[in-house]
Amino acid sequence: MSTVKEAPASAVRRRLLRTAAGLGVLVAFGAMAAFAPTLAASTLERAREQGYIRIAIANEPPYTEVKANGEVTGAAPEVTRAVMKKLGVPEILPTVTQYGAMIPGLQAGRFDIVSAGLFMKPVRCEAVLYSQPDVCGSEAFMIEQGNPLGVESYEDVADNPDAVIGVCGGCTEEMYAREAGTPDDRVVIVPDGPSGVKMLQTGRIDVYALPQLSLADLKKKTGADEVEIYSPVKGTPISCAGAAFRKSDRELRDAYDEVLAELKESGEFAEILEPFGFSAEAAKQVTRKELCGGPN
Ligand code: 6CS
Repeated sequence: MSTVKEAPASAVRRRLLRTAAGLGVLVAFGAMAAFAPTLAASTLERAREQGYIRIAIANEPPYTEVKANGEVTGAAPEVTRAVMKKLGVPEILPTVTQYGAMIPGLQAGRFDIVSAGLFMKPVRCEAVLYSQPDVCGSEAFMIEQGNPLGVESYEDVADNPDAVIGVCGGCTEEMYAREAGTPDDRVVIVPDGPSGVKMLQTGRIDVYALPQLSLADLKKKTGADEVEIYSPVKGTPISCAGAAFRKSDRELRDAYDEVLAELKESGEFAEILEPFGFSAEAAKQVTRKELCGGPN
């Protein structure tokens, strides 16, 4: 039985093909390895490299403010600016956002820190990591001089069929109004502070609810002297905010907290906060754990 001896050429060709195939696989793996994303840099590392970190603010002085020249300031961003500088990130870049869009925007990566006076509430603490407290404030109503509807609490508003309340979208005041039982048709979402004052002056709303310092700033800036501010709103607590971070950015939050504690200790925190009308002591006397109702 003759065995066809394989011509040396075809055997060589077969060997060459096998070697080429092997090499091809090696090259393919090599290429993938070369282009495989480097281990993702942490948010803090990325911020250090780019020299800035994006923050969400509401533009509600004195908590947060974008000045006419575009500069961002306000108690919360100034604290964040000081902390991030010490962490090697010289700039903060603001995105003006409604309160109700801040946590979704943070989670979607539109910005990396909410530095807006976003009050710590248990439901929010489930969605984000907070720094220790930075700005604290009491609740207030802006109403017509003399408070003709006699509203002193959210329950008073809910119980008065003639009372229409203006609140910011997704903010604490909206939550209070709805929790007190105010029907939807008597809760009006106000786009910004000046609009809220105008809506009160024109009778579109009877009550404009915001933290006391925010309403005092608005009354001064708009010169609205036919309105008054009632504060503290009965039955509401002093609320404190903190900087808010994604759950995946615990490293950044913990580093932020360490520097924040140093600023509180050194007195720099008070120097930043108090010119805006906030009490540094109020933020020192309460903890994130108390405000979140548990560890965060
Ligand atoms: O966290 C909030 O919902 C709130 N924070 C501020 C500074 N103003 C509106 C709202 O009360």
